[in-house]
Amino acid sequence: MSKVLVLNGPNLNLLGQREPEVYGATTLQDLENRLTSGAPTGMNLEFYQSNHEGEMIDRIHQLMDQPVDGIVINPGAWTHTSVAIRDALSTVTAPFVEVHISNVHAREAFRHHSYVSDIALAVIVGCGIQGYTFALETLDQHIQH
Ligand code: CA2
Repeated sequence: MSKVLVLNGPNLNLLGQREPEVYGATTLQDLENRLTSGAPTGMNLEFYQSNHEGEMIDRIHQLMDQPVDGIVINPGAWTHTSVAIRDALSTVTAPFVEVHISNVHAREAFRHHSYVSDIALAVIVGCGIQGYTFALETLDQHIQH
C-alpha cells in the first residue's frame, strides 16, 4: 500500500459554494469522497485543508515523523506568495504534485509565478478538479518505479 496526503490551501474549503464559473460546482467534501473512491489500486489517501499558513506548515512538518509516499498540494494563493510553504515542502523527501483547478496562466499576472513549481514532481493546471486525479495517477506511476 502507498500513502498519499492531499493538501488544500486557503479558501479551498469554499469549493462548490462560491465562484463555480472558475472553480466548478463540486464541494471539497465531494472531491475528497470522489478521490477516495477512485484512488489508484493500493493507494491510501489522507486529506487536510487549512486557511492558516502556520497550521499548513506544521502539517507538512509532521511528515518528517510520519512519512507518506507522496503529496498532492493545491497551495491556493500561497503558491504565489509563500517562501515558507516552499521551505516546508523542501524539508520532506516525498515527491509532491502541485495542482491548480484553474489555468493560472490565463489569469492575472500575479498568479503566473509559483514558489513551489520548480521543486515539484509535476504541475497540473487548468484541468478542473480532474487535476487531482491526474496528480494521484502521476504519483502512483512514480511510486511504482
Ligand atoms: O486554481 C487554483 O486551484 C488556485 O490555486 C486557487 C486559488 C488561487 O489563489 C490560485 O491562484 C489558483 C484560490 C482558491 C480559492 O478557492 C475558492 C473556491 C471556491 C470559491 C472561492 C474560492
